[in-house]
Amino acid sequence: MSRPNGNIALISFYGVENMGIRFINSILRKNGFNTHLIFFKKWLNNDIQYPSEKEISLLGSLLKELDVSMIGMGFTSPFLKIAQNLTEKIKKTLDAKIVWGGIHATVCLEECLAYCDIVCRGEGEETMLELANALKEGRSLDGIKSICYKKDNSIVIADMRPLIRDLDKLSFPDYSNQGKYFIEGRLEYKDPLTNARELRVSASRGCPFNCSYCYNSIMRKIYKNEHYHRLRSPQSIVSEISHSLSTLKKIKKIKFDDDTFIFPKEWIDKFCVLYARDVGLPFEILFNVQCLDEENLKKLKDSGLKKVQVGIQTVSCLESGRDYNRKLSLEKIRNFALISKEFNLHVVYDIILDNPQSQFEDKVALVEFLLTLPRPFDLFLYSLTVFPGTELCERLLREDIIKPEDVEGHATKSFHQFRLSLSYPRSKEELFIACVISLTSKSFLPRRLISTVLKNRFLRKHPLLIKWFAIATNQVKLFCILIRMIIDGDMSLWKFQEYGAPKRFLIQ
Ligand code: B12
Ligand code: SF4
Repeated sequence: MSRPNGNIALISFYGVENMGIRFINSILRKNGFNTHLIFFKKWLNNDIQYPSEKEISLLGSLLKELDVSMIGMGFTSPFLKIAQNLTEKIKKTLDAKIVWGGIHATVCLEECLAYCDIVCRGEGEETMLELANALKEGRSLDGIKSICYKKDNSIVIADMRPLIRDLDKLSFPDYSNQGKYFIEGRLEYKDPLTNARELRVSASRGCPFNCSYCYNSIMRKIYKNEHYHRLRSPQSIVSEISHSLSTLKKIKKIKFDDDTFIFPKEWIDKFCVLYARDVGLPFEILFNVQCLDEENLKKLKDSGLKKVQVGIQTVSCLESGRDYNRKLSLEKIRNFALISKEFNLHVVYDIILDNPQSQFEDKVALVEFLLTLPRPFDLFLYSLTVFPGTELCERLLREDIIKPEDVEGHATKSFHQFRLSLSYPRSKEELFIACVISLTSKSFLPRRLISTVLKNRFLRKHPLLIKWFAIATNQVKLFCILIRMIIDGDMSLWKFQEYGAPKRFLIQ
C-alpha cells in the first residue's frame, strides 16, 4: 500500500445529524487533516431502503476523486449489511485503510474486523486522531488505545482509552459546506443540514441510568471503572449553539439529545441565564421522571423549554424491573404530568410495545393509566427492538426467547418499524392493544369511549375495525400537528420527507 496522504473520508450512513462523526471531523480538521464528510443517504422513519446501484457507484467515484487514503465509517447496528457490502466494493477499487466506528463496531468487533481493516471502539475523537497520525507517518498501530486490528493472522484488541473527561475541550461540529457531500439519488456538494429548522446538541455524554435495552447498558460495562456520565459547562454548550447558528440560519428550535437532561441546580441556573441571553430559541429535552425537580423545570421553562419527552415504557413492575431494569413510579409520572400541565409544556410519553414477555393484563393497565393522565399529550410508541450487546439481548438469547438472527445487525427490523407501525405483523391481541393505546393521546376522543373499546371482547378478537379507527384518528391528529408546525415555522420539506409518506406516519 502506498503511503497515506492525509486525505480522509468520513462516511455517515443514513444519518445527516450524526454528531459523533461531526465531532471526529472537527478534531481531524483542527489537526491539519484534509477531511471529507460524506452523508450517505438520509434516514426515513420506518422506511429505510437499501442503496441503489447508482448511489453505490456515486460513492465509489467520489472516494476515488477525493484520493483518500483512510476511510472512517460510522453506523448503528441495522446498517451492518450495508456497511459490509460497501466496504467489500470499495476495497476492490481503492487502496485505503477502512476504519469502522460507532456503537455496532464497539460491540461486535470481531464480526466487523472480518470486513474492515481497523475497528475503533467507544469514543472516536482521540483514537481517530492518533490513528490518522500513525497511518500518515507510517508508524505501527501498536499501542494505540481503543482499536482492534488484524496482525500476523491474529486479532489485536487494544485496551480502551479512558473516556473524555473534559467535554468542553472538543472542537464544535462544523455545518459549513466545505468538504461536505450528500448522496441521496444524486451527489450534492453541500452539508445536508444547510436548511435545517432544528439543531441537535448534547450537553452531556452518558446517562445516570442503566436500562437493559439501551446502549448505556453496554457502555457502562465497558467503562465500568470510570466516571461515566459527564457534563459540559453551560458556557460551552451555549457557545456551540451560537457557533452553529451563525452557519445554520434557518434553525427555529434546539433539540437537546442528552439521554436524560439531568444537571445540578447550579448548572441549570447558569445555563438558563446564558441560554435565554445568547440563544433564546424554544428547546426540547428528554427526561427521566426519577430526576424530577419542579424548581429546575420551572427555570428551564422560563428560558425556553417547550417540549419534554419522558419514558413510561410500561406500568408493570415486573416488566419494568426484570425486562428493562428501570425503576417504576407511577406516582412520579403523574406528578410530572400535573406539573407540566401547569407549566403548559408539550409532553410526549415513550411506550414500548411488542415485548414477547409482557402480559395482556399489564397492557390493559397501561391504557387505564394513560387515561388518568392530563391531556393533551403525545405518544411515541416503540416496538421493542433488540440491539447486540445490551443486557436485554444477552438475557433473551440466554433464555432462548430470541434467536441470534433476531438481533439487529442480522435483523433489520428498525428499517420497517422503530416507531410502531400498525401494519407490522403481530398477534390480534397485540394489535388491538396497540390501537387502543394510540387512542389515549387523541384528546378529541372521550375517555369513556376508549374505556368501552378496551373492554369490548369482540373488537379484541377482530381488531381490524379498531385498527382503521386508530389510523383515522391518528390522521386527524397528524393533520393538526402539521398545521401547528407550519404556523410555528417548524415544518420543512426535509421533515415532511422523513415522516410524510403514509408508511412513515407516526402514531402520536
Ligand atoms: C440523536 C439520535 C438519533 C437521531 C439522529 C441520529 C443520527 N445519527 O443522525 C435520529 C432520531 C435520526 C436517530 C435515528 C436512529 N437511531 Co438513534 N440515537 C440518537 C442518540 C440519542 C444520540 C446520538 C448522538 O449524537 N450521540 C453522541 C455522539 C457523540 O456519540 P456517537 O454517535 O456514539 O459517536 C461516538 C462513537 O460512537 C464513535 N463513532 C461514531 N461514529 C464513528 C465513526 C468512526 C469512523 C469512528 C472511528 C468512531 C465513530 O465516536 C463518536 C464520538 O465520540 C443515540 C444514543 C446516544 N446517546 O448515543 C441513539 C442511538 C444511536 N440510536 C439508535 C437507533 C437504534 C436508531 C435508529 C436505528 C432508529 C430507527 N429504527 O430508525 C435510527 C438509525 C439512524 C442512523 N443513521 O443510524 C441506537 C443504536 C443502537 C445500535 N446498536 O445500533 C442508539 C444508541 C440508542 C439506543 N437505543 O441505545 N437517532
Ligand atoms: S434513561 Fe434512557 S438513555 Fe438512560 S439508560 Fe435508560 S433508556 Fe438509556
